[in-house]
Amino acid sequence: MENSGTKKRAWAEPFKIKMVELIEMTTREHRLECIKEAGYNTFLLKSKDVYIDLLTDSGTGAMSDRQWSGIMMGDESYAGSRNFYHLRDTVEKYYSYKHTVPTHQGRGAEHIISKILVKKGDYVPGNMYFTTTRLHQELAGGTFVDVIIDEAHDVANLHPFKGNIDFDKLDALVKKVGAEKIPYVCVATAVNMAGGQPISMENMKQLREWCDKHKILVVHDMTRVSENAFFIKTREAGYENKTIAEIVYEICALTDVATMSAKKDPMVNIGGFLAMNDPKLYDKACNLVVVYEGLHTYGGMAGRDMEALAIGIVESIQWDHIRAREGQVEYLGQRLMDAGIPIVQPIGGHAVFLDARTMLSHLPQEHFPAQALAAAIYLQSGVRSMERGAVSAGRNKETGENYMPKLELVRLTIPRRVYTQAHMDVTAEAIIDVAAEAKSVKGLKLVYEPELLRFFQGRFEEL
Ligand code: P71
Repeated sequence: MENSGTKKRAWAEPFKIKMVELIEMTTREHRLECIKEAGYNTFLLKSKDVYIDLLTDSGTGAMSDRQWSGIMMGDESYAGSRNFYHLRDTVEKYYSYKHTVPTHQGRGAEHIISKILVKKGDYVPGNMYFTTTRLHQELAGGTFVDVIIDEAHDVANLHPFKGNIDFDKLDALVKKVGAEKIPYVCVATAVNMAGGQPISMENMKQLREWCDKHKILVVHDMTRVSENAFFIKTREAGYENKTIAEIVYEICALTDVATMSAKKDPMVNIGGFLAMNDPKLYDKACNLVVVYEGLHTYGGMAGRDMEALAIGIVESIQWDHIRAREGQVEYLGQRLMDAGIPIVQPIGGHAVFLDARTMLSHLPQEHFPAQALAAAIYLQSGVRSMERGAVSAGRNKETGENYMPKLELVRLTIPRRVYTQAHMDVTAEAIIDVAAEAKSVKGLKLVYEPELLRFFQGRFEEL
């Protein structure tokens, strides 16, 4: 019953568990060895040494029995696999886009669209950066410009749609560089780096109008669109009686192109796509996908994975599913808030974000408090989280200076359909313990810094 669900009621997962994967708790002594060996970088830990893995919700979801059945229906023909047509038709039916180009994951789609649309000297505005998205824009010769509302950079601000675009910032950019230097606006739904914060439908409609006026395309990073739709349904006037499916379709139909990391919303372990309506753009994408990914009817995906994805898309927009998903994220966030732990508010769609700047207020940002906090949480409890602060932000491509973002966060990311409420309790208790001894957490210095996306493989030592 979709429409009775907006009232505050207890929720339960709309599934029962058929198979489990065993996990093990380790000793503090062992974890100390592990985190040192990993250079205080949670990306470099081995998963066998992790108890509750909240590194990411990307590719870590549990597929349903139907999706696993889809795996058995893989048509692994080189060309024209029937699973491709199923995927293409599903994308059109639920997401509105006519043409679909499968890619190995989201960044494969970002690579192709950036190569097609971005020229040297162009500017690409977006509602906050995402690491891989911005890098592909830059590698194609563009410069990313943040046009998200200021509220998004303030952890405590309770704006219900912190993913919204500030049109004064867009106007100022057009005035400065001219509309012809802006190939598209990159709009993300459920903005990851802002804390999983949604954009409103009203703001999306305004964006459509603004882009039409300036003849600029709208490229939609739709990685977590159904989570965004949940917040529109529960927060935006006029949408309370619409289904998640209707809202998702309406969002997509306001945009021209989409990049999708299918490892999130649609719950497959690998995969993604680029989608669009313009046949000319599709033609260009088909030309590039054969160079970098694979033939245009499989791109970077096996037939079986396209089948599981097509099924996952439909599951991702069911009310019972999305309500339980968001209910679980909210449960963890609320437990932490009740204990006085500073987190990004409102609680986001895919994760709870700890405000490391406040939790470790004795550390200056140059000592990477979020990186240090993620390491401390692992050491305390075996819970793995992810830094989303100065390390992730990287360096300015021109000056080489470290970016010092306002948001210095640790992300506790909840995989879909994987953990129980008890895992959330254990996690909350671990964070509360770390907070009680926050002053003992030492800052870090970089001792190995890769040139690109340094957060993945960078190594640190305690100061
Ligand atoms: C996440 C990820 C995976 C990730 C990527 C980079 C650094 C750390 C972790 C991936 C996204 C995303 C959005 C909004 C595009 C991608 C790339 N997120 N847009 O949050 O969240 O997709 O990983 O499939 O290539 O842990 P891809």
